[in-house]
Amino acid sequence: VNAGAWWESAVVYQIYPRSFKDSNNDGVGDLNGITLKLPYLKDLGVDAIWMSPIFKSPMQDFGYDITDYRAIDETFGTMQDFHELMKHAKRLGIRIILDYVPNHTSTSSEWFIKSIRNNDTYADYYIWANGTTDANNNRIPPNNWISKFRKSAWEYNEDRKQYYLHQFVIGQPDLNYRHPQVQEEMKDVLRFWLEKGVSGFRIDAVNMLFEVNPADYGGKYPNEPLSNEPGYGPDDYEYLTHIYTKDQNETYDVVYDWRTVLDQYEAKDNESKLMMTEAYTDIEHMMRYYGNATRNGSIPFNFVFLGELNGTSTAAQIQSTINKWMQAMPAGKLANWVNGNHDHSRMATRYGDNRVDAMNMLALLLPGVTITYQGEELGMTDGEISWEETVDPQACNTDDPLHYQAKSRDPCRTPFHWDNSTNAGFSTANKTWLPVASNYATVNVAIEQAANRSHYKFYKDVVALKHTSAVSTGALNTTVLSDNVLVITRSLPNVTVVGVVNLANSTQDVDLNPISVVPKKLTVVASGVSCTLEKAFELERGNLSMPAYCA
Ligand code: ISL
Repeated sequence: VNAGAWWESAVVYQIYPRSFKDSNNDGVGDLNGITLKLPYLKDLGVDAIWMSPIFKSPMQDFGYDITDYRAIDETFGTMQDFHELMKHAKRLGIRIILDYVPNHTSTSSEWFIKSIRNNDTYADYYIWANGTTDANNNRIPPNNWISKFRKSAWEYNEDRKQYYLHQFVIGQPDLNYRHPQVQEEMKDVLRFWLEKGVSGFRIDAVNMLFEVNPADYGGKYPNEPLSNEPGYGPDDYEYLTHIYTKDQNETYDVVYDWRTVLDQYEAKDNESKLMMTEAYTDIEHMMRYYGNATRNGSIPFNFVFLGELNGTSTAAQIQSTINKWMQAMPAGKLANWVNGNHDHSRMATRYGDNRVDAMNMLALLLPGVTITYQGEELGMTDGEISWEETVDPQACNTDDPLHYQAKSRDPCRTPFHWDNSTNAGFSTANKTWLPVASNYATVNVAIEQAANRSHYKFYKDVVALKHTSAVSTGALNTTVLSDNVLVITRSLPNVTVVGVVNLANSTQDVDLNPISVVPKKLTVVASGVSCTLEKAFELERGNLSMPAYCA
């Protein structure tokens, strides 16, 4: 697929714009802040930045609820600022990937307002359905569907006198992809940004695009069967199976159609356009996004690390997680590795700081695209956010000051740590939109750049390795040497890159002789925070002493 594309061995760095850099000191990050910090990203060596949504939005879901797909939200700046960012990024060779949110708009979208009025063109742009009545003749929603953010996925609209579907917050009405005009409108949105020269898109919540067709169920949307997962009540998303609202067959052709739109712009800009889709689903459904016998598709985000590993996973478990993806991929497709994003607890919190280097190294040395969430190169931890400070709707909707943490995505969204000045150098505002994590004085760019060893320095060295021919194109091999020692090699006939991970809290003597592609003598080119190996050191493959947690 797209042989020779710039993204074949690329690092895509995810920026959460609210929390990267605040240029006007209102407490919220912005586009000019990103432009200011492009030299940092250039120096780090990333190939592209994917920005979480920057479009006009009432911010009920912090930009994932979009009023106008073609306008920049004033919190982030102006269209002029966007063009400046594009210009400077291009000059530095950093590509821009936008977040495309096709499943839903905001209720403040013009399309939705017209749809409420039952306006001819827009009447069926969203999923509208009549309510029913309960035993006491009270109006109740069309069926038992539940929103991802708890409670009924149906909201009654007084003007239209019908319910609309929202799989996320009440302010995020689901678009109706059975309407050809909706499909066309949304393709036009892609074209609008492709005309501006963006290098691709990250596509949000794509496996939720379609619901079953009521025509196949006697004109009604059927009730979801219960999941029977213990510990959940009728207000919880997990209470139901979602077989009628997820992974519908029609989804894939829509994705392939988007790919075709991107393809049409490749000649204009003389570059391959990257498309990555977000779908939390089983591996079989995931793989269908790659395409089929006749049509090219997308790169589905690989969430196996996020979903299957923890701080006690053994070398063998990590290897089988890697194999799970590599073996399921259709022939000729490109892998990718995700270690975090704005919806998940950070690596240093999830695994413990000891595994940050190991997991960054694996994600960078494995074949394909590496996706790094801002701050993971520093080993940032989740911030501590009180109930009073909580703003994430997924947490607020729990209505539970004692148990909101399990759902809150605020901790991984706290401001980026630039240095040890006020607000970690993110902003000089009195109050930032989320508080800065308390450990910013010891985990930040400035201190990690000055240190002899740091997560940042190791990450940067391995990014440089990723761009070598061996790691871009070499054969992959993984070997489990013990419960705690995992070895990954990427080899060409004349050069082999060897990554060794010690997961144990004690020194391990490692013998690489059994791995035939490893040369007799090795030179250290990158060494993590827990290592005593100096760069440029010469090592013997039969006799490698790996300090505790060394990568
Ligand atoms: O976070 C998840 C799994 O832990 C997902 O189920 C996630 O809620 C879902 O895939 C959609 O996420 C995306 O769309 C949401 C937005 O709130 C998230 O931030 C975004 O990543 C709605 O647009």
